[in-house]
Amino acid sequence: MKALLGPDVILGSLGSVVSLPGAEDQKVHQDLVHIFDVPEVPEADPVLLSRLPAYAITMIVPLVPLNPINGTTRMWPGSHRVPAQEARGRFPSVDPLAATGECLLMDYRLLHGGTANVSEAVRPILYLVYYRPWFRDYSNFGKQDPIQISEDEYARIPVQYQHMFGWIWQGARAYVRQAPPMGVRVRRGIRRRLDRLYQRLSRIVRR
Ligand SMILES: O=C(O)CCC(=O)C(=O)O
Repeated sequence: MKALLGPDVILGSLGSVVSLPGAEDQKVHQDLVHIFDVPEVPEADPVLLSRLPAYAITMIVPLVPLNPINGTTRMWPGSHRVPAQEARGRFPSVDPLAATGECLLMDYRLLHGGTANVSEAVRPILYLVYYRPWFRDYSNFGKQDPIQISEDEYARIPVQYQHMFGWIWQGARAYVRQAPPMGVRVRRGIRRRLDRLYQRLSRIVRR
């Protein structure tokens, strides 16, 4: 994920989608459109926007095999690289097969949708969405938190991964901490020690 979204990648949301036996095809959708493709930025050029690299990537982790019986996540490869209004009907779809222990990755802008579950059992998947550290999804998570995790659970996460969750409480400060100002290089060991100190202090402040 670091290779795709940079060394300061964070976990932006996480949850489960459970498709019940008999569930029909899900509506085809993009989790979010191109960044800046919003009414607040009317001058944004849709072609230029579609050339931008990924700002978020969804990882789908099957908890049962994904196949034509249980259903899978149908995807339209390439649909994230064109303006959103041109994505539909332009690319052939694929129905990936995946065993438990494997995962599927897709750009947050990719056209996709769960296919029907014609089996007699539920089809649960986990989804984990990774973000570049400056990105936040205020569109999908207006009503509930993207990650619900208690402080005790947070404390049990290995320290080298805590920064991926720390932003939940620290907001923009998490990014400032991870990304030293341009030109300032902090040695890895020192940075790790500073991280740990910062996390200990944050926990004390929160108590
Ligand atoms: O159920 C699936 O395979 C995909 C679910 C999904 O993409 C969604 O809920 O946004």
